[in-house]
Amino acid sequence: MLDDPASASRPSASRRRFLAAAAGAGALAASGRGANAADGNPKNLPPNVPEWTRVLGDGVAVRPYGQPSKFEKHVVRRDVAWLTASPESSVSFTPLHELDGIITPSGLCFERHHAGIAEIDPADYGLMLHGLVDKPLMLTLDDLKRFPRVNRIHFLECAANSGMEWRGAQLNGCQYTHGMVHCVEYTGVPLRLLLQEAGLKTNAKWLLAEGADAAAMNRSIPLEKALDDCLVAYRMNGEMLRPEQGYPARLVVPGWEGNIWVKWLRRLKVGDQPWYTREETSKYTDLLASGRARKFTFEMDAKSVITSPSPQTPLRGKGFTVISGLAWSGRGKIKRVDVSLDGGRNWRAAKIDGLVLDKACVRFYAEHDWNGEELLLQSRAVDDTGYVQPTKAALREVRGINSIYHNNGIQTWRLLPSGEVENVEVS
Ligand SMILES: Nc1nc2c(c(=O)[nH]1)N[C@H]1C(S)=C(S)[C@@H](COP(=O)(O)O)O[C@H]1N2
Ligand SMILES: [Mo]
Repeated sequence: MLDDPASASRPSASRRRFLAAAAGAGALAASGRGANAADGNPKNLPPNVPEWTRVLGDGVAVRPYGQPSKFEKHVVRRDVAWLTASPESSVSFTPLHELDGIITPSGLCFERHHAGIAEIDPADYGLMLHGLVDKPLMLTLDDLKRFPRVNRIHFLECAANSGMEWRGAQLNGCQYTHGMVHCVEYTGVPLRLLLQEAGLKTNAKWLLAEGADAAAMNRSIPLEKALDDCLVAYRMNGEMLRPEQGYPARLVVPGWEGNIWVKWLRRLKVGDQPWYTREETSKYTDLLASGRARKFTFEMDAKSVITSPSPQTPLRGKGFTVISGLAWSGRGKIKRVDVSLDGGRNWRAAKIDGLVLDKACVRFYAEHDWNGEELLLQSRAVDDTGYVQPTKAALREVRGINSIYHNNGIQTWRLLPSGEVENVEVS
Protein backbone atom coordinates (compact mmCIF):
# COMPACT_ATOMS: atom_id res chain seq x y z
CA MET A 1 0.00 0.00 0.00
CA LEU A 2 1.51 3.31 -1.07
CA ASP A 3 -0.38 5.46 1.36
CA ASP A 4 -3.39 5.28 3.62
CA PRO A 5 -6.34 7.00 1.99
CA ALA A 6 -8.37 6.71 5.20
CA SER A 7 -5.87 8.71 7.24
CA ALA A 8 -7.58 10.94 9.84
CA SER A 9 -5.39 13.92 8.95
CA ARG A 10 -6.74 14.07 5.45
CA PRO A 11 -8.48 17.41 4.75
CA SER A 12 -12.07 17.53 3.55
CA ALA A 13 -12.85 17.21 -0.13
CA SER A 14 -13.82 20.87 -0.39
CA ARG A 15 -10.60 22.01 1.29
CA ARG A 16 -8.63 19.80 -1.05
CA ARG A 17 -10.32 21.39 -3.99
CA PHE A 18 -9.52 24.85 -2.70
CA LEU A 19 -5.85 23.89 -2.23
CA ALA A 20 -5.68 22.38 -5.67
CA ALA A 21 -7.18 25.53 -7.19
CA ALA A 22 -4.69 27.73 -5.34
CA ALA A 23 -1.79 25.60 -6.55
CA GLY A 24 -3.12 25.76 -10.07
CA ALA A 25 -3.48 29.53 -9.94
CA GLY A 26 0.07 29.87 -8.56
CA ALA A 27 1.54 27.81 -11.36
CA LEU A 28 -0.45 29.83 -13.83
CA ALA A 29 0.75 33.15 -12.52
CA ALA A 30 4.37 32.02 -12.43
CA SER A 31 4.52 30.65 -15.94
CA GLY A 32 1.80 32.62 -17.65
CA ARG A 33 0.28 29.40 -18.92
CA GLY A 34 -1.35 26.17 -17.83
CA ALA A 35 0.04 23.97 -15.08
CA ASN A 36 2.86 21.60 -15.91
CA ALA A 37 4.09 18.55 -13.98
CA ALA A 38 7.37 20.33 -13.21
CA ASP A 39 5.49 23.11 -11.34
CA GLY A 40 3.32 20.72 -9.36
CA ASN A 41 3.48 18.81 -6.13
CA PRO A 42 5.57 15.62 -6.58
CA LYS A 43 3.28 13.91 -4.03
CA ASN A 44 0.62 13.86 -6.73
CA LEU A 45 2.84 12.15 -9.31
CA PRO A 46 2.81 8.40 -9.96
CA PRO A 47 3.53 6.10 -8.24
CA ASN A 48 2.16 8.12 -5.27
CA VAL A 49 -1.57 8.24 -4.68
CA PRO A 50 -2.63 11.79 -5.61
CA GLU A 51 -5.09 13.97 -3.70
CA TRP A 52 -7.85 13.39 -6.22
CA THR A 53 -7.69 9.64 -5.86
CA ARG A 54 -8.31 9.82 -2.10
CA VAL A 55 -11.73 11.42 -2.29
CA LEU A 56 -14.97 10.69 -4.07
CA GLY A 57 -15.59 13.05 -6.92
CA ASP A 58 -18.77 14.92 -7.76
CA GLY A 59 -21.63 12.67 -8.82
CA VAL A 60 -23.51 12.86 -12.07
CA ALA A 61 -25.76 15.83 -12.73
CA VAL A 62 -24.01 17.99 -10.12
CA ARG A 63 -23.10 19.89 -13.27
CA PRO A 64 -26.21 19.66 -15.45
CA TYR A 65 -24.51 21.68 -18.18
CA GLY A 66 -20.82 20.76 -18.39
CA GLN A 67 -18.10 23.38 -18.14
CA PRO A 68 -14.38 23.16 -18.88
CA SER A 69 -11.99 22.20 -16.07
CA LYS A 70 -11.36 25.03 -13.61
CA PHE A 71 -7.72 24.78 -14.60
CA GLU A 72 -8.67 26.04 -18.06
CA LYS A 73 -10.10 29.35 -16.80
CA HIS A 74 -7.60 31.30 -18.88
CA VAL A 75 -9.07 29.91 -22.10
CA VAL A 76 -11.60 32.65 -22.72
CA ARG A 77 -12.73 35.23 -25.24
CA ARG A 78 -10.98 38.52 -24.65
CA ASP A 79 -11.56 42.07 -25.85
CA VAL A 80 -9.28 45.06 -26.33
CA ALA A 81 -10.74 47.89 -24.26
CA TRP A 82 -9.39 50.79 -26.34
CA LEU A 83 -10.61 49.37 -29.63
CA THR A 84 -14.25 50.46 -29.37
CA ALA A 85 -16.24 53.09 -27.50
CA SER A 86 -18.69 50.69 -25.88
CA PRO A 87 -19.00 46.96 -25.16
CA GLU A 88 -22.39 46.85 -26.92
CA SER A 89 -20.81 47.75 -30.25
CA SER A 90 -17.61 45.80 -29.98
CA VAL A 91 -15.82 42.54 -30.50
CA SER A 92 -14.39 39.74 -28.36
CA PHE A 93 -11.74 37.47 -29.84
CA THR A 94 -11.49 33.67 -30.11
CA PRO A 95 -8.52 32.28 -28.09
CA LEU A 96 -7.07 30.55 -31.17
CA HIS A 97 -3.75 29.95 -29.40
CA GLU A 98 -5.42 27.59 -26.91
CA LEU A 99 -7.40 25.53 -29.41
CA ASP A 100 -6.69 22.62 -31.75
CA GLY A 101 -8.52 20.81 -34.51
CA ILE A 102 -10.93 22.87 -36.61
CA ILE A 103 -14.13 23.21 -34.55
CA THR A 104 -14.42 26.25 -32.30
CA PRO A 105 -16.19 25.41 -29.01
CA SER A 106 -19.45 27.39 -28.94
CA GLY A 107 -18.57 29.33 -25.79
CA LEU A 108 -15.27 30.50 -27.30
CA CYS A 109 -16.56 31.78 -30.65
CA PHE A 110 -15.62 35.43 -31.08
CA GLU A 111 -18.56 37.84 -30.87
CA ARG A 112 -19.18 40.92 -32.93
CA HIS A 113 -22.25 42.93 -32.09
CA HIS A 114 -23.35 46.36 -33.28
CA ALA A 115 -25.90 46.91 -30.52
CA GLY A 116 -25.46 44.15 -27.98
CA ILE A 117 -26.99 40.68 -27.81
CA ALA A 118 -30.69 40.50 -28.64
CA GLU A 119 -32.52 38.21 -26.22
CA ILE A 120 -35.29 36.60 -28.23
CA ASP A 121 -38.01 34.39 -26.79
CA PRO A 122 -38.33 31.60 -29.35
CA ALA A 123 -42.09 31.50 -28.72
CA ASP A 124 -42.27 35.08 -30.04
CA TYR A 125 -39.86 34.53 -32.91
CA GLY A 126 -40.93 35.09 -36.51
CA LEU A 127 -39.05 35.26 -39.79
CA MET A 128 -40.76 37.35 -42.46
CA LEU A 129 -40.06 36.70 -46.14
CA HIS A 130 -41.55 39.25 -48.52
CA GLY A 131 -40.87 41.58 -51.46
CA LEU A 132 -40.69 40.22 -55.01
CA VAL A 133 -42.28 36.87 -54.14
CA ASP A 134 -45.55 35.19 -55.10
CA LYS A 135 -46.50 34.27 -51.54
CA PRO A 136 -45.06 36.23 -48.58
CA LEU A 137 -44.23 33.99 -45.61
CA MET A 138 -44.19 34.41 -41.85
CA LEU A 139 -42.29 31.48 -40.37
CA THR A 140 -42.07 30.47 -36.72
CA LEU A 141 -39.07 28.61 -35.35
CA ASP A 142 -41.10 25.40 -35.50
CA ASP A 143 -41.86 26.11 -39.15
CA LEU A 144 -38.14 26.47 -39.86
CA LYS A 145 -37.42 23.17 -38.11
CA ARG A 146 -40.02 21.44 -40.28
CA PHE A 147 -38.16 22.19 -43.52
CA PRO A 148 -35.57 19.69 -44.79
CA ARG A 149 -32.27 20.45 -43.05
CA VAL A 150 -28.55 20.08 -43.65
CA ASN A 151 -25.37 20.16 -41.54
CA ARG A 152 -22.41 22.22 -42.75
CA ILE A 153 -19.06 23.11 -41.20
CA HIS A 154 -17.93 26.61 -42.19
CA PHE A 155 -15.60 29.32 -40.97
CA LEU A 156 -16.94 32.81 -40.27
CA GLU A 157 -14.36 35.58 -40.44
CA CYS A 158 -15.11 39.24 -39.72
CA ALA A 159 -13.86 41.40 -42.58
CA ALA A 160 -12.06 43.47 -39.90
CA ASN A 161 -9.97 40.50 -38.71
CA SER A 162 -6.29 41.64 -38.73
CA GLY A 163 -7.63 45.13 -39.52
CA MET A 164 -5.42 46.72 -36.86
CA GLU A 165 -2.28 45.44 -38.61
CA TRP A 166 -2.47 47.45 -41.87
CA ARG A 167 0.10 50.02 -40.72
CA GLY A 168 2.47 47.52 -39.10
CA ALA A 169 2.65 44.88 -36.37
CA GLN A 170 0.37 46.03 -33.60
CA LEU A 171 -1.23 43.47 -31.29
CA ASN A 172 0.77 40.80 -29.50
CA GLY A 173 -1.18 37.58 -29.80
CA CYS A 174 -2.99 35.64 -32.50
CA GLN A 175 -6.13 35.92 -30.38
CA TYR A 176 -6.08 39.65 -31.21
CA THR A 177 -4.49 39.64 -34.68
CA HIS A 178 -6.55 36.71 -36.05
CA GLY A 179 -9.20 35.87 -33.45
CA MET A 180 -12.18 37.23 -35.37
CA VAL A 181 -12.68 33.82 -36.95
CA HIS A 182 -14.52 30.73 -35.81
CA CYS A 183 -15.44 27.44 -37.44
CA VAL A 184 -18.63 25.73 -36.42
CA GLU A 185 -21.00 23.00 -37.56
CA TYR A 186 -24.36 24.58 -38.41
CA THR A 187 -27.71 22.88 -38.76
CA GLY A 188 -30.35 24.71 -40.72
CA VAL A 189 -32.60 25.10 -43.75
CA PRO A 190 -31.05 25.83 -47.15
CA LEU A 191 -32.18 29.41 -47.88
CA ARG A 192 -33.04 28.20 -51.39
CA LEU A 193 -35.91 26.12 -49.99
CA LEU A 194 -37.45 29.10 -48.21
CA LEU A 195 -37.18 31.23 -51.35
CA GLN A 196 -38.72 28.45 -53.44
CA GLU A 197 -41.56 28.12 -50.93
CA ALA A 198 -42.29 31.85 -51.31
CA GLY A 199 -41.83 31.74 -55.08
CA LEU A 200 -39.51 34.31 -56.71
CA LYS A 201 -40.79 36.90 -59.20
CA THR A 202 -38.90 36.99 -62.51
CA ASN A 203 -37.24 40.36 -61.72
CA ALA A 204 -35.88 39.16 -58.34
CA LYS A 205 -32.11 39.78 -58.08
CA TRP A 206 -31.17 40.74 -54.51
CA LEU A 207 -32.11 39.83 -50.98
CA LEU A 208 -32.13 42.08 -47.92
CA ALA A 209 -31.42 40.29 -44.63
CA GLU A 210 -32.28 42.14 -41.41
CA GLY A 211 -31.53 41.33 -37.78
CA ALA A 212 -33.80 41.79 -34.75
CA ASP A 213 -31.11 43.39 -32.57
CA ALA A 214 -31.21 47.06 -31.54
CA ALA A 215 -29.03 47.82 -34.60
CA ALA A 216 -31.53 46.06 -36.90
CA MET A 217 -28.37 45.28 -38.83
CA ASN A 218 -29.06 44.63 -42.49
CA ARG A 219 -27.19 43.70 -45.64
CA SER A 220 -27.92 43.09 -49.35
CA ILE A 221 -27.08 39.67 -50.78
CA PRO A 222 -27.08 38.77 -54.48
CA LEU A 223 -29.81 36.20 -55.11
CA GLU A 224 -27.31 33.93 -56.86
CA LYS A 225 -25.48 33.42 -53.55
CA ALA A 226 -28.73 33.11 -51.58
CA LEU A 227 -29.84 30.29 -53.91
CA ASP A 228 -26.42 28.62 -53.84
CA ASP A 229 -25.13 27.59 -50.39
CA CYS A 230 -26.67 29.92 -47.77
CA LEU A 231 -28.52 28.53 -44.76
CA VAL A 232 -30.91 29.84 -42.19
CA ALA A 233 -29.24 28.07 -39.27
CA TYR A 234 -30.72 27.47 -35.84
CA ARG A 235 -28.12 25.09 -34.40
CA MET A 236 -24.36 25.30 -33.87
CA ASN A 237 -22.24 22.33 -32.86
CA GLY A 238 -25.43 20.32 -32.35
CA GLU A 239 -27.21 22.53 -29.84
CA MET A 240 -29.33 25.60 -30.47
CA LEU A 241 -27.39 28.74 -31.46
CA ARG A 242 -25.92 30.67 -28.56
CA PRO A 243 -27.52 34.09 -27.93
CA GLU A 244 -24.19 35.67 -28.90
CA GLN A 245 -24.32 33.91 -32.27
CA GLY A 246 -27.88 34.95 -33.17
CA TYR A 247 -30.32 32.71 -31.26
CA PRO A 248 -32.70 31.47 -32.46
CA ALA A 249 -31.70 31.86 -36.15
CA ARG A 250 -28.95 33.40 -38.22
CA LEU A 251 -27.89 33.54 -41.81
CA VAL A 252 -24.92 31.38 -42.84
CA VAL A 253 -23.19 32.78 -45.93
CA PRO A 254 -20.27 30.38 -46.57
CA GLY A 255 -16.96 31.99 -47.46
CA TRP A 256 -18.31 35.55 -47.31
CA GLU A 257 -17.40 38.29 -44.83
CA GLY A 258 -18.88 37.82 -41.36
CA ASN A 259 -20.90 41.04 -41.45
CA ILE A 260 -23.33 39.55 -43.96
CA TRP A 261 -24.09 36.54 -41.69
CA VAL A 262 -27.04 38.39 -40.14
CA LYS A 263 -27.80 37.23 -36.59
CA TRP A 264 -31.21 37.21 -34.87
CA LEU A 265 -32.59 37.05 -38.41
CA ARG A 266 -36.11 38.53 -38.59
CA ARG A 267 -36.72 39.62 -42.17
CA LEU A 268 -35.74 38.66 -45.71
CA LYS A 269 -36.91 40.94 -48.49
CA VAL A 270 -36.50 40.09 -52.15
CA GLY A 271 -35.74 43.03 -54.47
CA ASP A 272 -34.28 43.85 -57.87
CA GLN A 273 -31.23 45.85 -56.68
CA PRO A 274 -29.02 46.25 -53.61
CA TRP A 275 -30.26 48.48 -50.78
CA TYR A 276 -26.87 50.15 -50.05
CA THR A 277 -27.35 49.94 -46.30
CA ARG A 278 -24.99 51.54 -43.77
CA GLU A 279 -23.04 48.29 -43.42
CA GLU A 280 -22.23 48.20 -47.15
CA THR A 281 -21.46 51.91 -47.71
CA SER A 282 -20.16 53.76 -44.65
CA LYS A 283 -18.76 50.44 -43.29
CA TYR A 284 -17.41 47.29 -44.89
CA THR A 285 -16.11 49.04 -47.99
CA ASP A 286 -12.36 49.22 -48.67
CA LEU A 287 -10.66 52.59 -49.08
CA LEU A 288 -7.88 52.15 -51.65
CA ALA A 289 -4.62 54.08 -52.03
CA SER A 290 -6.27 56.06 -54.89
CA GLY A 291 -8.86 57.43 -52.44
CA ARG A 292 -11.66 55.49 -54.13
CA ALA A 293 -13.54 52.89 -52.13
CA ARG A 294 -14.18 49.34 -53.25
CA LYS A 295 -17.72 48.07 -52.59
CA PHE A 296 -19.07 44.58 -51.99
CA THR A 297 -15.92 42.63 -51.17
CA PHE A 298 -17.95 39.60 -50.25
CA GLU A 299 -15.44 36.75 -50.41
CA MET A 300 -12.81 36.18 -47.76
CA ASP A 301 -9.45 35.48 -49.40
CA ALA A 302 -7.30 32.54 -48.35
CA LYS A 303 -5.53 33.15 -45.06
CA SER A 304 -3.62 31.28 -42.38
CA VAL A 305 -1.93 31.85 -39.04
CA ILE A 306 0.38 29.90 -36.78
CA THR A 307 -1.54 29.62 -33.52
CA SER A 308 1.24 27.92 -31.55
CA PRO A 309 3.90 28.97 -30.85
CA SER A 310 2.61 32.53 -30.81
CA PRO A 311 2.92 35.46 -28.38
CA GLN A 312 0.41 34.00 -25.90
CA THR A 313 1.81 30.46 -26.17
CA PRO A 314 5.61 30.75 -25.99
CA LEU A 315 7.91 27.73 -26.22
CA ARG A 316 9.02 26.28 -22.91
CA GLY A 317 12.29 24.76 -24.05
CA LYS A 318 14.46 23.49 -26.85
CA GLY A 319 13.81 20.27 -28.68
CA PHE A 320 11.02 18.69 -30.64
CA THR A 321 8.06 20.98 -31.11
CA VAL A 322 4.88 20.94 -33.18
CA ILE A 323 4.18 24.20 -34.94
CA SER A 324 0.41 24.37 -35.36
CA GLY A 325 -2.02 26.64 -37.13
CA LEU A 326 -5.25 27.24 -39.01
CA ALA A 327 -5.92 28.04 -42.67
CA TRP A 328 -9.14 28.88 -44.52
CA SER A 329 -10.39 30.22 -47.83
CA GLY A 330 -13.71 31.79 -48.79
CA ARG A 331 -13.32 30.49 -52.32
CA GLY A 332 -13.20 26.77 -51.67
CA LYS A 333 -10.92 24.20 -50.11
CA ILE A 334 -7.42 24.71 -48.77
CA LYS A 335 -5.04 22.79 -51.02
CA ARG A 336 -1.75 23.33 -49.22
CA VAL A 337 -0.21 25.27 -46.36
CA ASP A 338 3.48 26.18 -46.41
CA VAL A 339 5.51 27.05 -43.34
CA SER A 340 8.69 29.13 -43.23
CA LEU A 341 11.10 29.37 -40.30
CA ASP A 342 13.21 32.15 -41.84
CA GLY A 343 10.75 34.91 -42.66
CA GLY A 344 9.67 33.61 -46.06
CA ARG A 345 13.01 32.72 -47.70
CA ASN A 346 12.49 28.97 -47.55
CA TRP A 347 9.19 27.16 -47.40
CA ARG A 348 8.11 23.61 -46.73
CA ALA A 349 4.68 22.04 -46.97
CA ALA A 350 2.95 21.59 -43.63
CA LYS A 351 0.94 18.48 -42.76
CA ILE A 352 -2.80 19.05 -42.93
CA ASP A 353 -4.54 16.83 -40.41
CA GLY A 354 -8.25 16.19 -40.15
CA LEU A 355 -11.11 17.29 -42.37
CA VAL A 356 -10.50 19.43 -45.47
CA LEU A 357 -13.88 20.99 -46.25
CA ASP A 358 -15.20 23.68 -48.53
CA LYS A 359 -15.02 27.15 -46.90
CA ALA A 360 -13.97 25.68 -43.56
CA CYS A 361 -10.82 25.90 -41.44
CA VAL A 362 -8.14 23.25 -41.79
CA ARG A 363 -5.59 22.39 -39.10
CA PHE A 364 -1.94 22.20 -40.10
CA TYR A 365 1.18 21.02 -38.30
CA ALA A 366 4.90 21.40 -39.00
CA GLU A 367 7.31 19.50 -36.80
CA HIS A 368 10.61 21.11 -35.85
CA ASP A 369 13.54 20.26 -33.63
CA TRP A 370 14.26 23.69 -32.15
CA ASN A 371 17.88 24.32 -31.18
CA GLY A 372 17.08 27.60 -29.45
CA GLU A 373 17.96 29.90 -32.34
CA GLU A 374 15.81 32.87 -33.34
CA LEU A 375 13.21 31.98 -35.96
CA LEU A 376 10.84 34.05 -38.09
CA LEU A 377 7.75 31.84 -38.33
CA GLN A 378 5.29 32.27 -41.18
CA SER A 379 2.50 30.27 -42.78
CA ARG A 380 1.06 30.66 -46.28
CA ALA A 381 -2.24 29.20 -47.46
CA VAL A 382 -2.95 28.05 -51.02
CA ASP A 383 -6.55 27.24 -52.01
CA ASP A 384 -7.95 25.01 -54.74
CA THR A 385 -8.41 27.96 -57.11
CA GLY A 386 -4.59 28.31 -57.05
CA TYR A 387 -4.75 31.54 -55.01
CA VAL A 388 -1.68 32.02 -52.81
CA GLN A 389 -1.91 34.05 -49.58
CA PRO A 390 0.08 37.27 -50.23
CA THR A 391 2.75 38.95 -48.13
CA LYS A 392 1.67 42.09 -46.30
CA ALA A 393 3.96 44.12 -48.60
CA ALA A 394 2.28 42.72 -51.73
CA LEU A 395 -1.13 43.45 -50.24
CA ARG A 396 -0.19 47.05 -49.40
CA GLU A 397 1.04 47.61 -52.97
CA VAL A 398 -2.46 46.96 -54.24
CA ARG A 399 -4.51 48.25 -51.34
CA GLY A 400 -2.43 51.02 -49.70
CA ILE A 401 -2.67 51.39 -45.91
CA ASN A 402 -6.06 53.09 -45.54
CA SER A 403 -8.01 49.86 -45.47
CA ILE A 404 -9.45 48.28 -42.36
CA TYR A 405 -11.06 45.20 -43.85
CA HIS A 406 -9.81 42.15 -45.76
CA ASN A 407 -6.24 41.99 -44.52
CA ASN A 408 -5.13 38.44 -45.31
CA GLY A 409 -1.38 39.13 -45.44
CA ILE A 410 1.15 36.57 -44.19
CA GLN A 411 1.73 36.87 -40.43
CA THR A 412 5.26 36.74 -38.99
CA TRP A 413 6.06 35.65 -35.43
CA ARG A 414 9.61 36.15 -34.13
CA LEU A 415 10.58 33.26 -31.86
CA LEU A 416 13.30 34.49 -29.50
CA PRO A 417 15.96 32.24 -27.89
CA SER A 418 14.04 32.65 -24.59
CA GLY A 419 11.07 30.93 -26.22
CA GLU A 420 9.02 34.12 -26.18
CA VAL A 421 7.23 35.12 -29.37
CA GLU A 422 6.61 38.59 -30.79
CA ASN A 423 4.39 40.00 -33.54
CA VAL A 424 6.79 41.46 -36.16
CA GLU A 425 6.97 42.22 -39.86
CA VAL A 426 9.72 41.35 -42.30
CA SER A 427 10.35 43.36 -45.44
N1 LIG B 1 -28.07 41.33 -36.44
C1 LIG B 1 -26.74 41.40 -36.45
N2 LIG B 1 -26.05 40.52 -37.19
C2 LIG B 1 -24.71 40.55 -37.23
C3 LIG B 1 -23.98 41.52 -36.49
C4 LIG B 1 -24.73 42.42 -35.68
O1 LIG B 1 -24.19 43.27 -34.98
N3 LIG B 1 -26.10 42.33 -35.69
N4 LIG B 1 -22.61 41.56 -36.61
C5 LIG B 1 -22.07 41.05 -37.85
C6 LIG B 1 -20.63 40.98 -37.91
S1 LIG B 1 -19.82 42.43 -38.29
C7 LIG B 1 -19.95 39.80 -37.82
S2 LIG B 1 -18.29 39.73 -38.06
C8 LIG B 1 -20.65 38.55 -37.47
C9 LIG B 1 -20.06 37.98 -36.19
O2 LIG B 1 -20.67 36.77 -35.86
P1 LIG B 1 -20.42 36.13 -34.43
O3 LIG B 1 -20.75 37.17 -33.39
O4 LIG B 1 -21.25 34.91 -34.38
O5 LIG B 1 -18.95 35.80 -34.36
O6 LIG B 1 -22.04 38.72 -37.29
C10 LIG B 1 -22.63 39.66 -38.16
N5 LIG B 1 -24.06 39.64 -38.00
MO1 LIG C 1 -17.64 41.93 -38.86
